[in-house]
Amino acid sequence: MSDCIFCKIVNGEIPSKKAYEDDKILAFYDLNPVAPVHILIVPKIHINSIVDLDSKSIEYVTYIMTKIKDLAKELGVDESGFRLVTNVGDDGGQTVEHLHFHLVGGRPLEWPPG
Ligand code: D5M
Repeated sequence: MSDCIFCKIVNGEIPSKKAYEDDKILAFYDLNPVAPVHILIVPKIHINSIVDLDSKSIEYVTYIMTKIKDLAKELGVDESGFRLVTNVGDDGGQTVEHLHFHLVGGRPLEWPPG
């Protein structure tokens, strides 16, 4: 989508600090980290949010899940633990309408979230 900031990050129009990239997904550091480790993992195709998946695009989510363990290890939080979050809609706190997973860690995280 032409006005989507994460599409612009994916195609290089907006710079990002990359944590991982391949032909299907991009992981980059969040601009406003809420913890010592905070990256965003996005599919390279535009999907608004987790509720907009179909039987084809869900393959991107499955694929992202297969990468989480290695990403967590790379970021040094595989043993301490971390949280994987996707926000949906206004009450969910979604501010960017391009499906993304926050991988957050590096400190003890509270539950429930605010
Ligand atoms: O999360 C959207 C997240 O996206 C939020 O934590 C800030 C982050 N963000 C916004 N713009 C950028 C850029 N340009 N680089 C890196 N990170 C960015 P949400 O779940 O939608 O609230």
